[in-house]
Amino acid sequence: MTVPELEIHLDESDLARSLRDDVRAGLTAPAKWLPPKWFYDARGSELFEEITRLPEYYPTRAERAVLTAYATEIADVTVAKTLVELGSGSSDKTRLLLDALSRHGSLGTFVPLDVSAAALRDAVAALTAEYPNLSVRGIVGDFTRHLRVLPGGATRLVAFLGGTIGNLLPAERREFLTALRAVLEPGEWLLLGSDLVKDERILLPAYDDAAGVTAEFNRNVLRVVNRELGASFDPEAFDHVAVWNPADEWIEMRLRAREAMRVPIAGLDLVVEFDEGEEVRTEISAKFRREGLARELESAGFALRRWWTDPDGLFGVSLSQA
Ligand code: AVJ
Repeated sequence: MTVPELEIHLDESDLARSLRDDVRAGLTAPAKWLPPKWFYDARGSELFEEITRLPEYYPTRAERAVLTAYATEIADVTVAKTLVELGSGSSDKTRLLLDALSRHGSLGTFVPLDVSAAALRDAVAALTAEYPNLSVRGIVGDFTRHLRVLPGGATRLVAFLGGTIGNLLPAERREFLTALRAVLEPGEWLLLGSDLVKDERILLPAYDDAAGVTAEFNRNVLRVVNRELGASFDPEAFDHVAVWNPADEWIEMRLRAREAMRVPIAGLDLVVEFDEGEEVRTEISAKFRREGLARELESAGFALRRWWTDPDGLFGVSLSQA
């Protein structure tokens, strides 16, 4: 396969700088945190793929069921000429949309945007080969910062799938939806996948699986910080914790120090102290209700046109228009 050209809006030095800023801010805060976007190096992306195949992790299967059932309707309603995918990763479920939009005959361009140049390069190479009539334009960027660089000119459908919107805090979510609305022309589309509020007995195991894959995924952020910033974390000295926060209706993943320790981070010239039992919040994964999400979309300037769930009502996909 030929190596595709990518449009780079985020290079290695931008990434290195934002990792440094995030780790310094998060690990010197009174309540420690790290942003979830740093899970996804090559190993983290593999672990996430493994998570999507776990019996406990329903969101990927449920969202795929929705897209399988409604991709044709999505193509008929939107008549999109360009499909944009934010945080595309391996662009796996996207094929359902690409197939439906190609069958419909309207689609000319696919624009996957992802922070990981490596993941994007693989996805673009594979999709270019699979869809020879499609122009595939990969953009390396961060969906919270680079929406303005999205190519326009032909009716766009922006897909933001997987429930990744749930990784944003409510204020960040509002900012993101408003910024996205601002770069879209009236009449353009947002296809949003969002995991739904449900019984804790289903939610918690999805983030704390019996095989321990999610625990390894969670600890992987410490490996990333070790490698990129010369830190000396012992990932095994941290327990994986997943809790349901009923007031905010989100899952929190945390890493809990098994014992008191001091961890040097050479690249930041910083030593981070942990008490025994102290936790670092590594991810929130918000769960939604139809009404709340409709309100958020509408206050950002979108009109909700369709709402679908899988047969078990686990996962929601909304189609909104700018
Ligand atoms: C891909 C970000 C939506 O929040 O469910 C999986 C990531 N974290 N298991 C999610 C994840 C723990 C996932 N998202």
